[in-house]
Amino acid sequence: MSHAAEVFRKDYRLPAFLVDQVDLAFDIRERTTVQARLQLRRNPAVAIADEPLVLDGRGFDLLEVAVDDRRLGVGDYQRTDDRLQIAVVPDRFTLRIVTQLDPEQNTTLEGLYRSGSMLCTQCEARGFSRITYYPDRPDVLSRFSVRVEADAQRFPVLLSNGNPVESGALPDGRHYTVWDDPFLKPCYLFALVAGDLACIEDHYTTASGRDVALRFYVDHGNEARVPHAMASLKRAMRWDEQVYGLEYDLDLYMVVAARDFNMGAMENKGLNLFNARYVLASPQTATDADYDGIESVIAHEYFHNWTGNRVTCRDWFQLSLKEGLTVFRDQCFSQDLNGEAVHRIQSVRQLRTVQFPEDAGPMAHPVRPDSYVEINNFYTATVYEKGAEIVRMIQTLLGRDTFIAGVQRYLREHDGSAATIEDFLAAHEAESGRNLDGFRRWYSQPGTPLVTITDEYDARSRVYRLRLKQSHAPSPNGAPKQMVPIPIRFALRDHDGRRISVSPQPPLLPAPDLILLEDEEAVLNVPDIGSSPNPSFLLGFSAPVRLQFAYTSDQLVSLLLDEEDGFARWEAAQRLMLNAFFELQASGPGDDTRALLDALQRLAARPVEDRALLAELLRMPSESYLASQVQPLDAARLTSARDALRLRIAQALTGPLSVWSAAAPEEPGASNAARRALANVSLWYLMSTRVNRVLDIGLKQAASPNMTVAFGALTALNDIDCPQREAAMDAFLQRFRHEPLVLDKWFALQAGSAIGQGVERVRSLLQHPDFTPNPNRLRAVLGTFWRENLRAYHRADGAGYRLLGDQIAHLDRSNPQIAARLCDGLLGWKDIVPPQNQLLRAVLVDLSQQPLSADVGEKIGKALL
Ligand code: 0A1
Ligand code: ZN
Repeated sequence: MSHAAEVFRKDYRLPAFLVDQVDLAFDIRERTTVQARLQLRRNPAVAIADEPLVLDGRGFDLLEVAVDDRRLGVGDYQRTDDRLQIAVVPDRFTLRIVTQLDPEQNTTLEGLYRSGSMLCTQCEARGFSRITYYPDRPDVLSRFSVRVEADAQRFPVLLSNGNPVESGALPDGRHYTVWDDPFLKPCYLFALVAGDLACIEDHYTTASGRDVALRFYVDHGNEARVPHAMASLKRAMRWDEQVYGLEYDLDLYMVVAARDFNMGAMENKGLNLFNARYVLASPQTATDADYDGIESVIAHEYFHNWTGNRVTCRDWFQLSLKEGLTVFRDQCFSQDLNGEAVHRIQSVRQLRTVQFPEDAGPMAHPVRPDSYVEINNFYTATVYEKGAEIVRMIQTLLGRDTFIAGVQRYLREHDGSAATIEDFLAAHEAESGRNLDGFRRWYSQPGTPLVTITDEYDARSRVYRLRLKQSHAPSPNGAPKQMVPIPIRFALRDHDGRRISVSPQPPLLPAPDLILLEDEEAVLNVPDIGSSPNPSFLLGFSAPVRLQFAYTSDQLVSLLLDEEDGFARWEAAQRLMLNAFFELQASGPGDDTRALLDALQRLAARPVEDRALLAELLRMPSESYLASQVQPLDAARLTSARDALRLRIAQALTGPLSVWSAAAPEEPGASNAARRALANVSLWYLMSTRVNRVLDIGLKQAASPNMTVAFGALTALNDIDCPQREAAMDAFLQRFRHEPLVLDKWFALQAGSAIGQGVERVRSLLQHPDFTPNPNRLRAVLGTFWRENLRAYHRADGAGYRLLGDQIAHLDRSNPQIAARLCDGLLGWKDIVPPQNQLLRAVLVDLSQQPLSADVGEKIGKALL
């Protein structure tokens, strides 16, 4: 078990030293030598005059330390595992540090490492201190100049942040480039790339008429897969100008695609590093969902240029300041461009499937955490997605224009510096004149609030009354839970489905369609209502809460069919599906199942207006979402009930599903993508009938030149044990053996398949000749296994748990970040039926007795508390 120290937000202290200028020289040879010259001075804001200089650093050899060109002897400084301390330094001085690194051996993918034939960096959160000694904290901002020298043939491309200012040839076939970044930045935004890469260049003219060169660097041969990412970048640049009035600030914007990357992408100033899966796309190799993912990650990293880079975070507890806000911005961008309802549904599905369980489990933490052991464990759905929901609620309350003015004020007031969530709220308070104390509580308290609503209609007084109540699960540490402001957008409809207009009654009803529940309980009386209305709550999912209201089936059907808000229609479909699922699980088909099937038949009988939305309305909740809805989890029962529901829907809707599934066009474009989405979900249902004609369609479509069509067919076939599945999977493997990103899809399908012996199959996937322990491949196999293959993962003898536990222990030695991500599959043991819960717990106990990284140690430790 590891004993890394816990860091507390309340212990924040200003940095004792500031860095005015950083000059780095990288000499890339078999190993890489880094010379760092730091212009340091004591922070005038810190009173203590003789504080020693303490720098962070680990994982390299130290060759030299010099203060003002005087080389220090070993007695002049102290080193620990991760620090260098110099007791006596002047108030202002130059520190020279020479370190030597071995990027070839760096399997953590933090700091400087090799991916394929290139060298690249990942410095967030604390990777820079794997390169040299430095105050590795986001509130130390400095100006960086970087010289990179390497063999010209092996590394013709040498990149760093900012602008190239000088380059040239050197003896022995070597060359160099010098980069200068005029913007102050913390070291986590530093980046360097050296490689033999193809460059695709385009240009963008900013609103004020400046030309910006846009350069994408990818492996040779992938050039034709860049246009979508390039076009997405230009759309993001335009959107940020039009919506927030924010222009790009350098003359060059670079994106490098790396095969081996722990996360999605990284917003380093002027030089984004991307997981290749979020850059490369062609209709033959990427699905429509991949296209959407690329657009949103490209936008996300671009938007960070203001929300994250120009204004960064004071400390890592403020991470949501940049991440929640930037996710919110990328979500709005995608909603504006690709349809509000469908995109919102997808975000909410993700929030409920990942963030809600996280917020109810052993790693639950506030959006602004109070403490952490390993900061890498806090790049979570809570900090990102729940953080974005808080920002969205602030916008809902203030109105879009005031909100945007508040963001602009925040950026103006803190440009070029490191800020806090408090600064963000204060800027909005100043701009709007409203007190946002309630949102401070949203940031500081974990858990998903529950809103319970009951209604009654009094025909005599014509008053419709809503009683609302918010409640919060008790904190594990017993701290009293506080009430938070919950904006509930709502609508009332009469029996004919027409909206009833309501007059505002501030403060509980600040706008005709918005209830603001601030206290524990509230009662809203709506006068002049002619008959008992049909209410709909949380339109557009206006707050990240669970909402309880005793809808009748008829009410849900009418919402599904007649509500204008696409999200609310989807929510009604989800509730109908959940009710039917619970019924099937408990006792077999009855009223709820009939109500669902009847509703879907009526939906199918209507003319199709929005195919993409219809696809979402039809989509069944995933295994992992259903797992979060049942307690305790009995995976075998759950998967059987879900299979039964799938088949019943297929049988009840065979006619329309057959029509829709036949229309899967192969040409690109949004309207074709909507047809494909509908066709794929239809085929998925139909496949469960195991009719030979349908299985053959699956086999044929799996060979489509369009990846969305092919992958849709494979997904539909994946849980059906039949020769067509085997043939389709084999052919797919042969066809894409040399396409890593597509091969990941094959591995994920195999790991997620419900057929045969899942645990043994996953074991053999790990031994497969095409398996490599790259983060994407590991996620495809092990991540899919625990999240999407409930039947195999929760096998009665605990073999699934042991497999994951063994892999985590093994991976922890090479890449703790990836190992810790996979731990999420082990954390929920308390929610599983006995005796499996004890088998899972035994795996945790076993792990806890081994030497572990801080990353894995923190999660396992918390799960066992
Ligand atoms: N800031 C990046 C994501 C990121 C976070 C941590 C990393 O390493 C620990 C790497 C990337 C983003 O939000 O896109
Ligand atoms: Zn981000």
